[in-house]
Amino acid sequence: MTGKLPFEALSVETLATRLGTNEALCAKIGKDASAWKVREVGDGNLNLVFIVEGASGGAIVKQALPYVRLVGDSWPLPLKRSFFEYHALTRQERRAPGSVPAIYHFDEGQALIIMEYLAPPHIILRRALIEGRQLPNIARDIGLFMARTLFRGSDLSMVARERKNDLALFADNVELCDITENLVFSDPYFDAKLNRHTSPQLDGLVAELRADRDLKVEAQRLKHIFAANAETLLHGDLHSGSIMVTDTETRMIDPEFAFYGPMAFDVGMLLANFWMSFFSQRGHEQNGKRDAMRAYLLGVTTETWAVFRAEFSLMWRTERDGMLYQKSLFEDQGDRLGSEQALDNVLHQIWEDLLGFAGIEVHRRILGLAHNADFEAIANEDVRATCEAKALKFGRHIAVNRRQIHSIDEVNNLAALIEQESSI
Ligand code: SR1
Ligand code: MG
Repeated sequence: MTGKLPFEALSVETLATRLGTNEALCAKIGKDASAWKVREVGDGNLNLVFIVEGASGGAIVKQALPYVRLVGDSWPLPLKRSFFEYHALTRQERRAPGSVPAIYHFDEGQALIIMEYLAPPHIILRRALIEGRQLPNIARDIGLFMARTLFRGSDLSMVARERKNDLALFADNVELCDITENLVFSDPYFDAKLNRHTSPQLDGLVAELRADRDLKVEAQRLKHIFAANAETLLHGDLHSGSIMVTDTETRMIDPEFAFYGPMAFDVGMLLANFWMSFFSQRGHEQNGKRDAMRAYLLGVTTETWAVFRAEFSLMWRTERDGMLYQKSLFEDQGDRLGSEQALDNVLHQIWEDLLGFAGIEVHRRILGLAHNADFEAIANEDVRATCEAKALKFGRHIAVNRRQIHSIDEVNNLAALIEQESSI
């Protein structure tokens, strides 16, 4: 298959014929395409994902579709998101080696990426958390990934010309940004066409949130920061469905939403997903209490933020070579304290903004189009609504009061208090 043929979606039936001569794939899984086993396993909202296994191994073939898979062809979406995913993965691998799947081949015309198959026991992190599994390394691994990719993709590290060129390249990921701009920051707060929520249980609360002026102003302030603060190359969709884990390994996948935006966005979205998992645990208690799991999840948020801060600070002190906060103004003049003060300011801004992004992310997963399995897998709608209502209340508090919240312990104490409330 070459990039010059017109785009055609792959299928389980056609994949071996169409990719049977692809050198990278044959080298990885074996040349005899007639023996390949192909399964389509995409459970995300946008793309086709195939697992292809041959005599000598397996690979993932991921292909973008010209529309949003979750909605259908009434919502066209450009194939070029595959180009952005490919380029984001190559940068992430450079900046945080070993944290993403290896890439074997990219075909821009067919919008497909052939990459490393993260075979079982790898599992999507969201699934593992729903099952109540406590993964020992995720906080460290994800904290390091975020610090390294966000720092090294910014003007704290990159040569200004290279960063500006890269910013221009990713600025074309307009349609994927548009999804986030609408689905995350605006749709949850009015009666948007594709919204849904657990009804009638949450109807009253939904009406209250849509009438909440402080919340809407804050959501739009955050949208403004998201759209206008081209600080670093973001993953752009760093939720627990975009991470694969084993007990010892953590890999970030699916950066098709990558663009230059605020550092706090990735961190806030990620932490929001841990807090949503925390609030959803009550709905998954049929196989035993989840008290330890809840404590684990709050511990994960604390550790992730601590690892992020520590690694970001280390890079600030040891590899700050970009045009921002030049050493010539601080360390080179013997003013280490000035550099530390600037670091504190930068981390403080990330903290304040990540709380806002986290709160809004919680809301959109319960009120908008794209819900997550943490809550959706709770079959009893009353139980689900109770979990969701607590999460909504938590999200509102951290978004609106983000400038008055000073530590992750304060946030986690609030989460624990709200979770203990008996009714919604
Ligand atoms: C229409 S796409 C809905 C969501 O799926 C992706 O994973 C992103 O989170 C997006 O917001
Ligand atoms: Mg995705």
